[in-house]
Parts: sequence; structure tokens; C-alpha cells
Amino acid sequence: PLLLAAAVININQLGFRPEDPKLAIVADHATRPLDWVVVDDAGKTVLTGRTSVGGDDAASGDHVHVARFTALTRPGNYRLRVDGTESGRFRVGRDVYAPLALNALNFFYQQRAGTPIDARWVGKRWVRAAGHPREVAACFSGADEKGNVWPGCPYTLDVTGGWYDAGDHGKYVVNGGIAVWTLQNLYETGLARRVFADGQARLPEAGNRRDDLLDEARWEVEWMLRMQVPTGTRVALPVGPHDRSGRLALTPVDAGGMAHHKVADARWTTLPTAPADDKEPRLLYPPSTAATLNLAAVAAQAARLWQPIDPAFAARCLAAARAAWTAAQRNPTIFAAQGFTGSGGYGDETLDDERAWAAAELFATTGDTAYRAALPTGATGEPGWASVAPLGMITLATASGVPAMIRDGARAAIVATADGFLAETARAGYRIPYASQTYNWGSNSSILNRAMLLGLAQRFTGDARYRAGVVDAADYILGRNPLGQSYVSGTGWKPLTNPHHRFWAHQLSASSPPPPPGVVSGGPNNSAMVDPVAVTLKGRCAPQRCWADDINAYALNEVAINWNAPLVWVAAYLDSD
Ligand code: 9MR
Repeated sequence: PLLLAAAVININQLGFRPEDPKLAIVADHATRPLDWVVVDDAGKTVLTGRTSVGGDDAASGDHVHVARFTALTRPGNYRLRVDGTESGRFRVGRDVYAPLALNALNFFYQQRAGTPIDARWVGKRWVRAAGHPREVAACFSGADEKGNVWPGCPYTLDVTGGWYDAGDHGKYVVNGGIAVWTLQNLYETGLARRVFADGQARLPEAGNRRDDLLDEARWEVEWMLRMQVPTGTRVALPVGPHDRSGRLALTPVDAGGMAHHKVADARWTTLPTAPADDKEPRLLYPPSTAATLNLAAVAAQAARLWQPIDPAFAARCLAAARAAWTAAQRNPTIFAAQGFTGSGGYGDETLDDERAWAAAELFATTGDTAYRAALPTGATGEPGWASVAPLGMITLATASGVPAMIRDGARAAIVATADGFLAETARAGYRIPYASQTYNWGSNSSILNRAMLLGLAQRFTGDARYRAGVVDAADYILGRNPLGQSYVSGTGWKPLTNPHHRFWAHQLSASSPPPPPGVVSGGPNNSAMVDPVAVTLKGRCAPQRCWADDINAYALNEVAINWNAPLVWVAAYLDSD
């Protein structure tokens, strides 16, 4: 049979700022350029042009054309027509990104633990009772899955509050760290002063005369401070690299000042489970050096930002940061044990980058030369929860008071990294600053974190090519991908609808709400296709198509604080002039 495949138009479904580049990727088998037409709401042609032929693209499996309609600058609603196909309706306007930035930040409020989620800030559908309202947790004691017997620790900690990590109810210091850092960094850059000015966002602290972004970040910082081990306490911990069996030799060490790796359920709960209905015991898992350095970094960063606003809080943050740094120096190789069920591992045994990040934050805040020897060096790619040197580099490049030589070196390293990303755009069929065929768990966050570095490079150099790179990344996340999928809920004509989440579980239960708007999916993952939906796709999808909008697809379609944070950053950046 003759298959007449029509063109498929993949485009940012949210829209475009008038002055920004505008591209659509058209999947079409034609080998010659195709005519395209932009029509307005009245069906009137406002712009015409021809595609350029991009050819076969391995990441998508598509034969691609590029339609460039940057000349469309007049605010309004439009559709693109190519080869008998018409796109959905997109908008050109100055203010397209502000609602996304605000929605993406509201995600953090909705992930708050220890407090009821109030209709006033989220609307009736997303109201819920407080989850884990008073969380006084004891350390894990007894045998873990690998047969290690943990004696526990001689205290309990009140670790109420913070954000739930993702679709689960775990609270992890490693990952809380990068997420809160990203929000705090956005505040520090000043890019979000308008969109998150006090009273703009939907959160209980709106109207308290403080920037709303900083208010939301503080919710997590306060919790991270609570995860710190009391001074002078000895705890039995595994010192040094773990062997393959996972069996650990536990040695009592002075753990004072370290941070517990996580507080989480003893066993995985089923979906749906509202936070308030979680019946599992909540346990404090052993301190780790990685968590300790995360605490040192973000508490030092918070100290710097809060100093002019709330000096007492700033002092508390700085004292905690210094104590954490000292504890990590004393205990440099205590890695997170992986033998606990019921929560994620966030295991990482390469901590040079965590050390460099913490040193950068402490140095930027205090100017103390003791931290100088440990600063990050060189171009380092995009950040991720286990790869945090770029966070320190960004701080050296953006914090005020960093000596000019160090600041300029950091800026040069970021610009060099951004140049590498732009070089990838030229090789990528979908014209995104990511040309790899490997899509990791949370790939959308890798692309958003690259966009953050590109946005910074634009700020440092004034070169509009870097902003174009940010737009390319945002376009991909918002629909310019082979699935024609907006990976963000409530945004575009084909939005994310069924993320892996224990409360937003409407796919499974009529009494559960859908996701609120502004939540980003982890995205395509062809490197760890471990969930029940991913296994059915394995070996049968092009890299950018290894994804499904299904609540059971936890390796493809979960949401997480460290993924939504760069969405906030990028949306606020694109909203800024
Ligand atoms: O984002 C994490 C990813 O890099 C890991 O490969 C994956 C498996 O360990 O875990 C991801 O983090 C999850 C965490 O462990 C538990 N909460 C949900 C997180 C997002 O899926």
C-alpha cells in the first residue's frame, strides 16, 4: 500500500517573545525545500517562506526540515502550515514566559512537606492536608538489604518541612542541594526580580516584603539545616569506598556537622498515596560526605543572599556551612550506602566536584583564602545532582565580591562550555544544544541546565547566539521534539498529563487531581529503561522517542525538584529582557 505520510510540524506550543528566533522542525520525507505559511487567527497569511532540508536525524528517526520564521514579530496568535498540515495555535508576545515561570515555581510550594497546601495558592483541585506534619525521625537501625547491621545514632532529629523530591515522599539532601541552589542562583543573578517580586508568586509568604523566589528557597534551606548531625556526636559509619557486595565495615566516627543523606519511607508506598496518608515509618538514613558538602554549599550561598535581609538567619546558615565543611574535611569518604529500600539512592562516590562547589560558595561568601585551593577549575559541562562543579563555577562567575581574576576565569570557562553546546546545535536534527544519542534519566533537565549555562554566557558576553541557544532548548521542552510533546503540564496543546506522582494520580484514580500547570517531565531515557512502560519500548525507540506519558513510567515520566528548578531558571531568563 502506498503510504502518504503528511508533514508533522513540531514547534514550541507556548510561543515566542517577539524579538527571539522562531523555528519549527518539520518531519517530512520530501527531499526538496517545502513552502510554509504563517496564518493569523483570521486565516490571513502573514508570512511565507521555504524550509531548509536538514536530512535524516538519528536522535529522532525523522527526516527533518527547518522552518525559520523569526521575522514574525508582531504580537498575536498564529498557526504554521506546511505541506497540507497545520500546527496548533501558538502565541507571539512579550509576556509568554511569565506564567510558565510562576507555575514552575508553584510546583515547589505544592511539593512542600509538613504543611497543608492551601486553596488560596493552588486552586481547589490541588488542596491537600499536610504530609508528615511533625517529623521527628530516628536513625535507621537494624539490618539493611545487604546484610549490614546499623546501630543507629544516639539522637532523633526534627526534620519537618522541606520539599518532597519527586513522585515519591523521600527528602534527600543530595538533590535538595542542586534544586535550592538553582533557585537561589536565579535570585542572585537578578534575572527574576520582576517576575518573582514580592506578591507575584502564589505562596503563603507572598506579601512579606521579601522576594518570593527567596521565600520558596528558604523553605528547603531551613530543612537542610535540620538534617545536620549535632556537634560532637559519634556515629558508626562506613569509611572509604564500598566494595561490590555492598557489605560495609562500620566504624564510629565524629559525625558532628555532617548531614544525613535522606529522610524517607521504610518501604515504597503504592500509587496513589497522598502525603498525609503515608503510613510508613520515616527514617533518617546515615550521614554522607556528599550530603554534608551539599549542605555546606547551599547554606553558604543562603548566608550570602540573606545577609542584607535577615542577618540572624544568614549567620545561622554560615555557621552551619562552616561546620559542614569542617566535618567533610574530617570525614572525606563516607559514601551513601545503597542497601535501603523505600527511597532513591542518590549514591555518588566522586566527591571532588562537591568539594569544589562547597569551596566556591564558602569562598564567595567569606573571601576566606582557606577555601581558595579547592575551587573548581576548567570547563565542566552541564550540572546534574552528581556533577556539581559547574554550580561552583557559576557562583564564582556571578556572585558579587569574587576577585576579578577568579570571576573572569569562571566566566571564560562557562562561555567555553556554552560554545561547545552551540556546536552541538549545528549537529542536532532538532537544532537543540544537545547532540548526544544518549538520553539519561531526567534528560530534560540536562537540556534545561545547558540552557542555563547558555543564558549566563549571553549575560557575560552580550552575544545573542547564546540566547538563541536558550530558546532552542525551551522550544524542545515545549514541543519542538519528534513526539510533538510539550513536556510541561498545562502548557501547549499536547501537555504532559500523567506524570509519575503519588498525589497527582488522576490516571489511576478519579479522586486524584491531574498535575498542576508548570511541571516538567524527566523526559526521554534510553539509558536506564527499567520501569514497566520503558521495558516495552526498549530497543524499539529512537533516543528522543523513548518516552511515554504514563504514571507507571517512573524512569521516563517522573517529576523532580532538580528538574523543575532549571525550568524556573530558564523561564525567568526568557521572560527577562
Ligand atoms: O534523578 C535520578 C537519576 O539520575 C537516577 O539515575 C535515578 C536512579 O537512581 O534516580 C533519579 O532520582 C530519583 C530518586 O532516586 C528518587 N526520587 C525520584 C527521583 C527522580 O526519578
